[in-house]
Amino acid sequence: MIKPSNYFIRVVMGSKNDWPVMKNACKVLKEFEISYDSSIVSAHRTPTKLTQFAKESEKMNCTFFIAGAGGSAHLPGMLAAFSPIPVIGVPISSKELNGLDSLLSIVQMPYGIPVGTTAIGVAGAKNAALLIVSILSNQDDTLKKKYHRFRAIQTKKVLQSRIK
Ligand code: RP5
Repeated sequence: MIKPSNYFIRVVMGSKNDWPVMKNACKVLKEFEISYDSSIVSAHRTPTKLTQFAKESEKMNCTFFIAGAGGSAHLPGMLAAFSPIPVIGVPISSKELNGLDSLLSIVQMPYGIPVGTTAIGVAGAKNAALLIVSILSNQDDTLKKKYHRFRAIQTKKVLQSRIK
């Protein structure tokens, strides 16, 4: 966890091998001074921990989950099944199918239990955090200013970039 704020995001992943991707979501949350923690919870290897984690997160007033998983990637969907906290799923690239399996698994939630899904990999992990920033910005002027500044800097960089 970093600084206290009005929000608390739980970044969760199915394996420690997902961390090189998922740490990028944490970096963005830190940049925007949003409190978070990070955990490894596997839907298929630690199913009991998953149910406890989902329930405990409600008590902790968790605002969003960012859940990264690879392969059959049921972690985001199962978290959404066990708690009403909004879940953004990040498909992690798999060796065999390059993350297409993870993407399709996370994105194809049947009606009734929604999971937002980002792009596969690092861009998706960063965008999961940015998406949360943009949603929370709607009701938080301080965050809105930071988000506008982030986008303005990004735009400026692109406009100033030159091909040698
Ligand atoms: C999923 O299975 C994890 O999210 C990971 O991406 C994938 C493979 O896990 P490891 O075998 O690398 O631990 O649960």
